[in-house]
Amino acid sequence: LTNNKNSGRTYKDWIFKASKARRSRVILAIDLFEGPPEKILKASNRLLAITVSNLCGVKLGRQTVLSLGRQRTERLTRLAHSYDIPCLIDDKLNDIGETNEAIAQTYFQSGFDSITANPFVGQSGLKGLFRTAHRDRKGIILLTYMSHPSAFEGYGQCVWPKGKTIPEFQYRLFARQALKWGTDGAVVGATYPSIVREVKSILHGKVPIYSPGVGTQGGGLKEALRAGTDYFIIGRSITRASKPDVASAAFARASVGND
Ligand code: BMP
Repeated sequence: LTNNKNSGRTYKDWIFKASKARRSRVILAIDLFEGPPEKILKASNRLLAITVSNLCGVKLGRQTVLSLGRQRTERLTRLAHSYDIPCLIDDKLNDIGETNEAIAQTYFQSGFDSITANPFVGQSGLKGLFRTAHRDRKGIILLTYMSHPSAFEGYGQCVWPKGKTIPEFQYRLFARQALKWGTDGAVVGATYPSIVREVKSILHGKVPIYSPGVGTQGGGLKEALRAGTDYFIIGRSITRASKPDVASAAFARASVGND
């Protein structure tokens, strides 16, 4: 059973084109997990159906996939593909290379087109993952600076890289690695527009910036957009809105500087 609709185009290209076609830089984060699996699937399908004209992609949380199980997950990824948008799985891979590769392959078989990973595992933890993913035109999105209040403890720490004479911020090193490794996206929280700007200047527009943290977490879309965000990952401000279609339309318009 294959559910691979990206044949002939890479994930990176697909989301770029979907974004242009729908005039939206919004990726909907579906993080539902409570209640019976059939109900979660129904609610996810409905959310997707009423917001899809305002989206360039959909991201599922691990809690959602665990709650849905594999078959229902495949039904959901297939639905997204029927609308011609890619599906991201947010698993933030953080293991040894072989395990990361195996986890990613399993998700890809369930219809996902890209996956998030944690660069703290270093090159040997990610090398095989990049090889496998890119062979199948899938995408890897690396965390660079997370959106939550304590992101500074890891991503913002000042480190002394081996062989270097001066210390450097961890997220700057991650941004340079993202560029060097040919990553398909770098996550920087919308809650830190000044870091979005800094990372943008390192990435030279070659690696798109994905920013979660708009709305519920306190980040402003306009500030992040001005600083250089390419795609916004937005969950609760849409999924918990009384009218998700209206909320997603407003975010979509703002995300292309049109409001
Ligand atoms: P919300 O808009 O509901 O805050 O959702 C944001 C989504 O992005 C969640 O799925 C969360 O797990 C994810 N996320 C985040 O909030 N900050 C990060 O730094 C990285 C993430 O993947």
